[in-house]
Amino acid sequence: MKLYDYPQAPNPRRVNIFLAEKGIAVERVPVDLMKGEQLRPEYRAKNPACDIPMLELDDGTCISQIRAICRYFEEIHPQPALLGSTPTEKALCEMWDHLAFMNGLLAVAEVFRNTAKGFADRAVVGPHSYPQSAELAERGRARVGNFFADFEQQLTGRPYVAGDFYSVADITTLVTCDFAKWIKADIPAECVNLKAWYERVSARPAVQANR
Ligand SMILES: N[C@@H](CCC(=O)N[C@@H](CS)C(=O)NCC(=O)O)C(=O)O
Repeated sequence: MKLYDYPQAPNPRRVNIFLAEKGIAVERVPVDLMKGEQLRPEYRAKNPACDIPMLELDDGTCISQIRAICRYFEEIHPQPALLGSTPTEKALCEMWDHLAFMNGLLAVAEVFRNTAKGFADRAVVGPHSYPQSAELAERGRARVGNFFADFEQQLTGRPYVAGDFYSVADITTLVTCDFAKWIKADIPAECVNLKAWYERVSARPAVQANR
């Protein structure tokens, strides 16, 4: 199988950390987002969502979207479990991974993509062009502040985002905190639990190997 990758970007990094945690080695195919290779017809034919990462299985099946890719690897390589072990853990992983992505990573992306010079008409990931919006960038910055506050609350009295076990929800939250630096937003000083968690999770070898 092959993983279509652009390791400098936040979303592919989520899968790269996930794979490193599991000790899975996969052949990589570089797709240069700066050259717009994700929009080329050959890539679009495999992944109509025109985003990265994307996993191509040996039988030609193409799987995009990180949750789907992580699900596939968890099924073929269950240990260590990163999507939860019990029905309750699995549901909490889904819940907190989704919240981190929707309210965190996408909020940072809203600021970044609506302000970065190279993203004129590329304000939304995918095959369609959307113009930048200063209002959305401003709203995104408020959302990023709320993401930090909400995850500070979640990490108060809990070692990890989804509970007492490390999971994909930690990976998405960590990548979001690092992505926020791209828009000059850092974890606020008052978010002491989020900061302590960030230091702990950042020190993991799988994270260090995918900086
Ligand atoms: N919802 C997607 C997000 C993937 C995504 O947004 N990837 C970005 C890189 S961080 C991308 O492919 N960008 C292409 C572009 O900017 O046109 C997933 O879960 O896989």
